[in-house]
Amino acid sequence: MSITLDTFSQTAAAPAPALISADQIEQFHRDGWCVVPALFDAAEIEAIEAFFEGFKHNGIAMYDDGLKFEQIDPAQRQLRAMHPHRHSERAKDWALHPRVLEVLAALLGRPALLAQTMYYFKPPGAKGQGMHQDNFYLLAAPATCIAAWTAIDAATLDNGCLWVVPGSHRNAIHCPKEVPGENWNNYGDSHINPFPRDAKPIAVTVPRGSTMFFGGQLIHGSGPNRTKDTSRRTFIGHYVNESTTSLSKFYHPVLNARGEVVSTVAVDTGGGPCGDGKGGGVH
Ligand SMILES: O=C(O)CCC(=O)C(=O)O
Repeated sequence: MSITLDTFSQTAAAPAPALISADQIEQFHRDGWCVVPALFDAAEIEAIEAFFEGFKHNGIAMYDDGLKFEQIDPAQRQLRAMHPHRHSERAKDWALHPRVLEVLAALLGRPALLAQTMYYFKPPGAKGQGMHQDNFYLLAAPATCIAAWTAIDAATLDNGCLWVVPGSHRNAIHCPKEVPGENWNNYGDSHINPFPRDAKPIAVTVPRGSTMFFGGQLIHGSGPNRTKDTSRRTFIGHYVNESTTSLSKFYHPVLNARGEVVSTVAVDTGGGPCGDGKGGGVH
């Protein structure tokens, strides 16, 4: 028996709803960022939260300046695990979560490759992060760098959500001028100096479990955690797309969706647009 087109369309399974809407994609290209809900389900968010609460006591010196978790004063340094996916298959699986990769591919136009993971603990009293552009550090060429920033706690004005300059992703990297005594890791200080006059940062609050995506040229930073009792924990992956030919040495090895090391991305040797050995560090 032949099946007519009408019969087929009535019996075929309904297509899965897209994980990201056309409006969100448009916002990403227009403003440099967008927020997508529920890529991780509630059980996965609980699992990430529980995992990192245990992981922080593993004794590995993977926090800022090569310190262990217990050695960090969050009022002085960022309290964040650097590259947890290099130490845990579970962290790697979350960074390569198929739903996150699907959204990344929709935004990048090509499959994504994983360059970096971080987990920010940002407890009450923790400092924020000065305004910066990620690709100053990653040196992805071409500049395809993008972040997937998943709120484990709701990120609010009080606990130190991100601030972004909408549209700044269309500009080149602003080469920072080092100012003696200033620490760009302090909220209020800026790694971008002089800060563009017309740049107007806005706060982006993100509900628990939602993922904010932002481009590597977007100027962004975060406020301090002014609360007495609420952390602002975040699981972050930084990615590039398959067309990337080189990346700073701190972001190698680069992994594909299956977690395999890719050989098509070289270690950057040029030092990036700011030259003089600037850029290319861990951020
Ligand atoms: O979460 C933060 O406070 C800063 C994160 C950030 O700057 C980044 O992921 O590039």
